[in-house]
Amino acid sequence: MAILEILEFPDPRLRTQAKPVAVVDDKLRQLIDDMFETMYDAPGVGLAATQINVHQRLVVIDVSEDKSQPLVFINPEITVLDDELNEYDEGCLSVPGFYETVTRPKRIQVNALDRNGEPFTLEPDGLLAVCIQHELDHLNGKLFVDYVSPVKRDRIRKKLEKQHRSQA
Ligand code: QAP
Ligand code: CO
Repeated sequence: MAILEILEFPDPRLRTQAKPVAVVDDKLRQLIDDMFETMYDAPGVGLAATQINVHQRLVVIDVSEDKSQPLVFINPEITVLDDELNEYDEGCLSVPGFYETVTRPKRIQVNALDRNGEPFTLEPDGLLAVCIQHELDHLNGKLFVDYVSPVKRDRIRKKLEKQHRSQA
C-alpha cells in the first residue's frame, strides 16, 4: 500500500483525457488499493486516477462516515434520467481549501465495471450522485472550478499558485 501524490489545480496534467481501462488485473487492483489509502488519508470522499497522474478511466468513492462503503468504478458511463437539477457545495482534493456551489443533474444511472471486472449498474442519489459526476469530470479533464465564474476561478488559481510557490 502507498499514499500517492495528488495533483493540484492549475496543474495542466489535470486536463488530460483518460483512456479506458483495457484489463482488470492484479496490478490495477494494487492501484485501486493505493487510491483508497490516498483518499482516506487526505481525507476525501472521492478520487479519480487523473488526480494521481494515472490517465485511465478509474474512480474510487466512499461517501460513508466510517469507510464502510468503498466503491470502485472502472470505465464508468453516466445516463441522466430526468431534467431535475441539484445544487451542492463541492470541494476537491486537487483544489484544497476551496468550495463552490455546482449545479448538476439530480438523478443519474451509472454503468461501470467493479474491481473484478464485472459490470454493475447503480442509481445513486444525494452526495453519491454528485460525487460520481464530479469524479467522471476528472476523467475528462474537467474540474468543479470550471463551473464557477472566470473571476472566482482565477482567484482560486492565484491563491493556489502562491501556496505552491511558497511550498517549493
Ligand atoms: C469530490 O472531494 C466531491 O478542500 C470529492 O482541504 C466533494 O473528497 C464531490 C477535501 C464534494 C461532491 C461533493 C477537500 C479535503 C476533499 C478540501 C473530496 C480539503 C481537504 C474533497
Ligand atoms: Co475532485
